[in-house]
Amino acid sequence: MSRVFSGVKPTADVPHLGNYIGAFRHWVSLQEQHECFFCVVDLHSLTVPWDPKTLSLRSRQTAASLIASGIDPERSTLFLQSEVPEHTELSWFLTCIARMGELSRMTQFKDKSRNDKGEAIGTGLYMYPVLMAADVLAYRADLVPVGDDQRQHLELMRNIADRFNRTFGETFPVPAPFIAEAGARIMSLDDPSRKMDKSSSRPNNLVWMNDKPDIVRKKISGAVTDSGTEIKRAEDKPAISNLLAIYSAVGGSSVEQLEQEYAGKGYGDFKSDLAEALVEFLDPFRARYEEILDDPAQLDKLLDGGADVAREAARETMKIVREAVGLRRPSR
Ligand code: AQP
Repeated sequence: MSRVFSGVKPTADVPHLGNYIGAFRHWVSLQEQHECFFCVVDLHSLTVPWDPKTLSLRSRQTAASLIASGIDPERSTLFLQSEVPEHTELSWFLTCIARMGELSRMTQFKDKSRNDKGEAIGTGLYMYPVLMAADVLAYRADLVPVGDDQRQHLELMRNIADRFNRTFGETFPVPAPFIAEAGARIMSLDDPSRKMDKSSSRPNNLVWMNDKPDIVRKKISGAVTDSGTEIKRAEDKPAISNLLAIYSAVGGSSVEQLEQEYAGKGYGDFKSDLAEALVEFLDPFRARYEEILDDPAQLDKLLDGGADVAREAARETMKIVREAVGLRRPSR
């Protein structure tokens, strides 16, 4: 049984469809056969300006979203990152072996800091891939299921784990990324050259997991399409390829089956069927999500239990790490 770790930032009230398709749906199936730790990585959401009034509410809402998506807290350990201080402790050890050069190459940092003047960018945005490495390594996880946007961070994490092992002795498994072939990068509905993104200021870029049916229909009918009329996955058809990926993920048919089904039909038919498939898929999510939030005491109990299990596992790792780096007093 492999150990699996992954996380989601509570940078919005609920996740978007891309989060579900690229990550959560795989978490749900992995929990059947692996020992899984799923974490609301609230400390990562501090890398961009945040509102202290909504931070903890969003963390709980995000945890509720994971349960509503199918994460079973009886089977998987579900918890909030900030409740396990070992993440930040390990992060310091890893910061000391991470290199400026490798962090400076991270494209997410370059993208997110592009529009800011240097002095306005928090150091956290630069350093967070190291905290992400600590999140995973604190559990000595073997497998990290993520969307394609995290590929580069996973590579950095592997380098850091490998460097630590070579310097201080075999301590961490070098974690393998789990990035599915289909749906690993769901693109924006209004601009298929950009990824669907929680923090975008363009509301029609995405479908929120709790969008109501009329909003879903409106967003899908307004989604940009490509020139031509064919419903086909192709490099020069990024918008339709993206909609096909979404339809396939929520509807259960393969892209090839969908291409056959819509051969000779127009974008109008395709979009309206996709919207209905999405409505049908999101309805039970929304109901379950609201039900979970209606019982905050039960949600807290689940998160408390998850944090207890996570702390115990992370403490075990920290004992080994402290010893390996030479921090243990000889007399103790
Ligand atoms: N568009 C996407 N397609 C497929 N997978 C995606 N993920 C994110 N966007 C897409 C995957 O969802 C998991 C949780 O993501 P996150 O909350 O940690 O944030 P992120 O990857 O930085 O992207 P977001 O959700 O759009 O948030 P913001 O705007 O706050 O940066 C991850 O496994 C991610 O790969």
